[in-house]
Amino acid sequence: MRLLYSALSPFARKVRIVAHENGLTGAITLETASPFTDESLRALNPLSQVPTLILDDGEILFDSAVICDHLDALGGAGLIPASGQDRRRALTLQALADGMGSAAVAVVRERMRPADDQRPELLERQLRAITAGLDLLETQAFTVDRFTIAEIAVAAQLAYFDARKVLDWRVGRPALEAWFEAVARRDSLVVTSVQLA
Ligand SMILES: N[C@@H](CCC(=O)N[C@@H](CS)C(=O)NCC(=O)O)C(=O)O
Repeated sequence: MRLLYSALSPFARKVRIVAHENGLTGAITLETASPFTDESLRALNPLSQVPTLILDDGEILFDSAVICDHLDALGGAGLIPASGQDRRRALTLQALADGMGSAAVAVVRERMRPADDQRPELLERQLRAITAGLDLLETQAFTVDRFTIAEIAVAAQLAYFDARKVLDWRVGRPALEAWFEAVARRDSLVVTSVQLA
């Protein structure tokens, strides 16, 4: 399998963590792609987004939730609960984290524009989505003993907020901060982490 990714993408990080947890890293070749500048990605994924996974028979999978679902079924780690409330919780929290990630990517790109061209209303709306999401996550009582696609998605996004200095999410969220410091020591998070110079 070939995974088109970018090192800082929180969505690609989620996929790489799932691959590691499922013992599949040896079966996946990582190839960097630049979704905003490389139009060849669009021939594979009309959205021109990473991550995009190309299976050995040429089938193409996106987005990150679909790729994670496939890898977890292949490897059998059971990161996506099979049914019931556990499944609904995991998928809903994954959707929340992914939505916060999309908002964060929008904030980062907006801040790259010249200061005079930045749209305060866009930044405010995206940051409100992120802070409201963080407030909900603070109430979730995450523990290191429970590790599903929800925790993976949340951890990947929190790390992205730090890497891109999106906002200081720790202020007023001691439970989330303590959980993140602990879960960040897990092997799959350590080997997939990227440090900005
Ligand atoms: N919903 C998608 C979001 C992926 C995404 O937004 N990736 C970013 C990089 S972090 C990207 O490729 N952006 C390019 C674009 O949207 O044009 C997923 O979960 O995979």
